[in-house]
Amino acid sequence: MSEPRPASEPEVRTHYGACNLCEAICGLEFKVQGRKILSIRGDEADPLSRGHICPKAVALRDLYEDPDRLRKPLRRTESGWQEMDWDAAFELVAERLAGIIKAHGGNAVGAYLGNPSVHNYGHLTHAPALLRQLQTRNRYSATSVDQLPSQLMSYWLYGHQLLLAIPDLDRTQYFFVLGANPMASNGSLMTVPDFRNRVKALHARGGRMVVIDPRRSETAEVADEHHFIRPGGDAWLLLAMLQVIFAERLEKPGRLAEWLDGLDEVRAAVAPFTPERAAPQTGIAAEDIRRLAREFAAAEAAVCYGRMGVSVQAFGSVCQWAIQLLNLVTGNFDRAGGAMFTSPALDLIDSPASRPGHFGKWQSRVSGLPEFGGELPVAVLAEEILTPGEGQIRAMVTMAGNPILSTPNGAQLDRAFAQLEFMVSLDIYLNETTRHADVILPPTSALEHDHYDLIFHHFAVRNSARYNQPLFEKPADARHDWEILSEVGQRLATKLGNKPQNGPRPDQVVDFGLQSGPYGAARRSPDSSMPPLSLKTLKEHPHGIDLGPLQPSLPGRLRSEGQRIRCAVPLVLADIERLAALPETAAGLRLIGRRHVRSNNSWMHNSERLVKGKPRHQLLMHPADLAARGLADGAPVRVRSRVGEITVEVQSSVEMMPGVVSLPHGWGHAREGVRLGVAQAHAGVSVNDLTDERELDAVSGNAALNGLAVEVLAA
Ligand SMILES: Nc1nc2c(c(=O)[nH]1)N[C@H]1C(S)=C(S)[C@@H](COP(=O)(O)OP(=O)(O)OC[C@H]3O[C@@H](n4cnc5c(=O)[nH]c(N)nc54)[C@H](O)[C@@H]3O)O[C@H]1N2
Ligand SMILES: Nc1nc2c(c(=O)[nH]1)N[C@H]1C(S)=C(S)[C@@H](COP(=O)(O)OP(=O)(O)OC[C@H]3O[C@@H](n4cnc5c(=O)[nH]c(N)nc54)[C@H](O)[C@@H]3O)O[C@H]1N2
Ligand code: SF4
Ligand SMILES: [Mo]
Repeated sequence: MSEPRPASEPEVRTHYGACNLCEAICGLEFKVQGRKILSIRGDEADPLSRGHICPKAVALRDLYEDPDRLRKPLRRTESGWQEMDWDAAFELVAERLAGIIKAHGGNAVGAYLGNPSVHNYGHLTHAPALLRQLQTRNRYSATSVDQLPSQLMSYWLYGHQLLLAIPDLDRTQYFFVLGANPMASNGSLMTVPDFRNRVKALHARGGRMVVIDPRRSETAEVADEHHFIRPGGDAWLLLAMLQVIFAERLEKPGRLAEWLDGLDEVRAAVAPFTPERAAPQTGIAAEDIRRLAREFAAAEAAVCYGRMGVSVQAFGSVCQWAIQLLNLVTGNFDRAGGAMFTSPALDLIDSPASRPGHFGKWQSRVSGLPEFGGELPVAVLAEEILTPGEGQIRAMVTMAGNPILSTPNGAQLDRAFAQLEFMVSLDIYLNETTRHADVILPPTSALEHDHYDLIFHHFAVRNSARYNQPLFEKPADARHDWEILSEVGQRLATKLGNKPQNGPRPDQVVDFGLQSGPYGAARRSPDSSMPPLSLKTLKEHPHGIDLGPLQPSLPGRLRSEGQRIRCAVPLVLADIERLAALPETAAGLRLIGRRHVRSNNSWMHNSERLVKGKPRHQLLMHPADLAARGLADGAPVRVRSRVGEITVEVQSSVEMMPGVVSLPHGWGHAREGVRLGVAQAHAGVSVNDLTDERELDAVSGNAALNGLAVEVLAA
């Protein structure tokens, strides 16, 4: 028998939740006593994550308890930041935004949505109404420093920006990975908790994994084969693989042929990209390129997958297109072990609110870059603030974003934000970006609101659904993200003379979506052994419900016109022609990014637990490159690009391809006015003070953060 508890001590309770920090959406088991968190573990009964977690899950506790996390609205005053009450904060924000919109039009207000806004379902349900009130073409998000080319290709090829083809990792026999490091990132546009064990299973069934990366990453470490590639050389590699497949008649689309158009144009477009021509551009031998193409085409079930390394680079759209084409022409699409569409319980593709996307309906004012899905590339945000004229941005709304540390030429954006007439930030911290705000509106922490993952079930390697109640009640005077968005939107509407809209709560939206979704009462097949899904069913199953492996879904799932897959995308083919004519890239050092499992973009460095130990923000460089410059391992060095210079410690690393250096993003907390005690003590420098807002993927306008030409000099 256990010791009797003192009467004052609350009972220990177990609570199930899901981690919303990254795309892996791991199930969690919390033990708490009152408001005290005793432990955070993986939920063994979660059908997708099966007990897996990473060190960041435990840091959810640090975020919750962090004294620097804002709990009351803050207002900038002459004498510094002052707390204010919610009503006054909402009134001030609505008044200032309305004033600017009335005087200068909607485009005078810019909006930036950061990464956590897609991990927080109340954001997804309630941001659109506020954005509608803003009536601005100056909408930006982290998409254009990330997955924009993938979404654009899905829109062009399959007819919907969320219709991404996901590697069927649990059944593939040949996993061909370019520019992704799921061992550190836990997967992206591939929700794959427990990547390590899934790769072990791949090996156990005789499968292979090949990794293409300028750094021998943690993922390359567990692969069967790794090739260094010159940063930005991937388009050459992928097009050459397609060339080999066509030239050697290895294409076998099989049943896919029925839906594919334009393969003759594709064959002609890739014809100049022979392995011999690709070899010097990639640093990979022609015979290896040829062998990789043959192996891929011959594999029993193969899938090609590429993420950040091939997305945020100069030919990101060509890369993401070529990845789709490799899967399509070899028949490794819409079949077990290949690239497949998912069937999420709440399906944003097949819903009344579905937004398939649109491209180029308008252009940015200064540089003429195209919108996609209503957003402009964030690389032009600073110039839209700094360039005077009709439509100039005078005020900003940032929501769950830290673009000063996350977007190219952050120092320029820093200067731009400093000259705004008004800025409001929906954020939990006073950080590099929000320090420019006039008002900061802080939402509840992740442990104080419920969670259903609206986005990442769409990208998961297995279908499942999970809803969890909040671990803790929110404090009396706290507001959820969705409540803040809703309140600001309604007050703004009133001030602009529009009708205020008050939509259903996020959980009501989810309940409706589940009931009308593929496993809901309305559409579930009568012989199903599963209960029809609704919020109630999911509440009764706090570990989540398994909905089985991915299923073939062509042609019904396609949202393209006539349900055809038009492979010959004109803008992509034009960029391929441009690539073929480009001179070989100049010699000199190239800079790439990296991620570490104990870090999460720019905002988790205030957890002592995560940042302690040896620093993880050094510049990695091959020993031969150090020697050639007379630099010593561990010494401070200056790194210089067209836009800036930073000083950082260099670390000798044989993981790096010679000629390539690597620096993670999200650091650089020494900027004045930041209130992040722990992070400031582990500040690092921001790689985005080097990245160049003019270096873009020409097709999409996505930032080309990888492959930047830099010089490294002794400090
Ligand atoms: N050089 C280089 N730059 C990169 C990348 C790279 O690889 N290299 N990666 C890019 C990628 S993939 C991404 S996604 C972007 C990320 O870019 P951003 O989204 O701009 O930056 P984050 O670091 O995710 O900042 C998130 C912000 O949201 C706040 N926040 C956290 N949780 C919540 C919440 O629940 N509600 C609200 N309202 N706020 C919250 C945090 O305090 C922080 O201010 O960075 C990009 N930048
Ligand atoms: N621990 C942790 N997890 C995260 C995040 C985090 O910050 N920390 N961020 C989350 C977010 S927002 C995202 S978008 C995902 C990203 O998920 P991933 O894309 O899997 O993560 P990265 O580490 O950016 O992997 C990019 C890889 O591309 C390589 N690379 C760079 N340039 C090139 C190139 O030109 N060609 C090729 N072939 N490779 C290149 C880099 O060396 C690196 O290994 O991770 C998510 N998960
Ligand atoms: S991998 Fe880590 S950060 Fe990502 S969801 Fe799982 S526990 Fe959270
Ligand atoms: Mo991202």
